[in-house]
Formats: sequence, C-alpha cells, structure tokens
Amino acid sequence: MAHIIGSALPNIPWQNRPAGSAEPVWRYTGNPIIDRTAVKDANSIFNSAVVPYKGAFRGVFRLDDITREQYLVTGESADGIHWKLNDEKIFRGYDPRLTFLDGRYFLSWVCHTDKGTSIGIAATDDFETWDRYENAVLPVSRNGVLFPRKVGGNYMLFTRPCDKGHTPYGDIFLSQSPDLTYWGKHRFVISPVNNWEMTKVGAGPTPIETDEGWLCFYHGVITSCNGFTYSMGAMITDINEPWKVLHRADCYLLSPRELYEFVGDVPNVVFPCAALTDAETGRIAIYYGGADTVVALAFTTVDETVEFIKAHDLIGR
Ligand code: BMA
Repeated sequence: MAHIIGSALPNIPWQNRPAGSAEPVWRYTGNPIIDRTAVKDANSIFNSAVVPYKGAFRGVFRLDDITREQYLVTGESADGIHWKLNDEKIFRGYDPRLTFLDGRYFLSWVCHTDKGTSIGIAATDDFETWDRYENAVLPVSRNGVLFPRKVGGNYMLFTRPCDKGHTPYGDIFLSQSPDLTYWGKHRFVISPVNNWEMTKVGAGPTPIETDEGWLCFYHGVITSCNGFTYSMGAMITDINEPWKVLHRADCYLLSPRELYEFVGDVPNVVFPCAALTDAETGRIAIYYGGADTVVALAFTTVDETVEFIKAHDLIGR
C-alpha cells in the first residue's frame, strides 16, 4: 500500500470509482464543474489551481476574456466543486499552480515578458494581497511548478523551457533555490519517450509526497494530423533527489474521451494543474482544464495510481 505523507482532508471532493470501471483515474459525473460563463466577459475558464483553505477551498483560475487576453482570478468554494469566482484580475498570464509552502500559499504561473513567457511567483496569506517575487527563470519557459517543501535545503521548481509559439518540443527540468529568488543547480528530469507524449511534456499539479517518492502527474502531447492532443501521465521521483525518476507509466492515465475535452477553443485537451489529497484515505482529486474552455475534476487514490504506474513502468526496461 502506498501512502500520502501530508495532512488529512476529510472534505476532499470525492466520488467512488463507477461500477465496472477499470480506469486508473475516473471523472466526476457532474463535469465540467466550471463553465465559460462563470465570470462576466469570460471567453473561457480552464487550467486552474485549487488548495484547501480554512476548512473550505480557494483557487486561482485561468480566465481568458472576450478580448482573448489571459488573466488569473481567485475563487472560493465550500466543497471544492461549486465555485464563486471573483471578477478582479490579479495577474496577467496563464496556467496557475498553487502550493502551500512554509505556511503561505505560493502561486506560480506563466507570466508574460517582452522576451517571451517566464515563471511568475507570488505568495499570499488571504488570496487578497500578493507578494510578488522575481520571475524564476529566463524566458522562454512554461509549466513552473513548486514542490510543497524544501528538499536537501533548497526549494524545488519544475520548469519546461520552450519557444514563443505553440512549442513543438519540451522536456521537464528542475531548478533549485535557497530563497525562492536565486535559482540554479538545474537538473534534467524527463523527455518525451512514450507515443502518447511524443511531442512534449510539462509538469502538472504540485508534486504529492508519498512513501514511494514524489508522485508527479504531468501532461504529454502527441501530434496527429489534426494537431495536438494533451493527455495526463504520471511518474514517481526520488524523495531526496526529485530529478531522479524511479517509476514512470508508459501510457496516459487520462486522455480526452468526453465532449467537454474534445470540443472547445482547443479540441482534445486535458490539462491538469492541481491535485487535492487526503493522507487519511489516500484519495486524490485532480483539477484539469477541458479543451481550453472549462474546468473539470477527476479522482483516483494514491494506492491505485502507484500500482498502475508500476504495472506499466518503463523504467528498468
Ligand atoms: C499550452 C498552454 C496551455 C493550453 C495548451 C493547449 O501551450 O497554452 O494553457 O491548455 O497549450 O492549448
């Protein structure tokens, strides 16, 4: 049995695996949980981040408005499923991740600079005022994901160097920092090697600490004759040297199958940015964007995911 190392979250959003399903990850039957009309003048609300907050939940949501500018807005929820989003735009950019780290809530996201995208970092205690840090990396990069604690005395950040367009390549790297400002000791983590992710890979939700290592969901992209298809994969990395991959599934765990993943502004996209965990039961609730248009929710358990990764492990072959 694999175990999550972390806090209990008795009110984690949850549905049991549907009868007859053998999937490693199963979708919430009420998907999508947030549609494109949840904020005035929204074009779409999708790849978004969620954390537990004072017995309820807070989130930072990607909002593309009807001018097609990309912004982040906050939101609140009692149950993690029904959300009230705020109109106020807190930052320009996209694909937010939230990490509870050193007693504060850290946001990392794809921010714009004159020379291409970088990884913005900001911290908050109340989701109202934010302390902005220096951008973590030189442009151009996306998919900046902080770990929930220091490892070996340093903060850890996954990154994904790329180009200014719809990047046709991409490896996951990891950078380290003593203070969340100066980043170095860069390490390579993974390249695309599996068919379903052959074009590029990028980190997903905040890594989950387990007694087997860091459980990391990530996205991978295959190019078909109709363009990109985004799926979710998973790997387990070493607890003390998180750039070392111990296990990695050769197949996806979630891939577009439902209409809200097939149809939208960018068809055929599932893009995970957040995961809630309950250390007591091992339950995991994954938030992902559907077709660059809506927010959806899926479930698994740490035990089932670790078992699935090991049963489809490409490491050691
Ligand atoms: C990536 C990012 C994501 C988006 C995905 C599919 O490059 O822009 O926000 O979900 O493409 O369009």
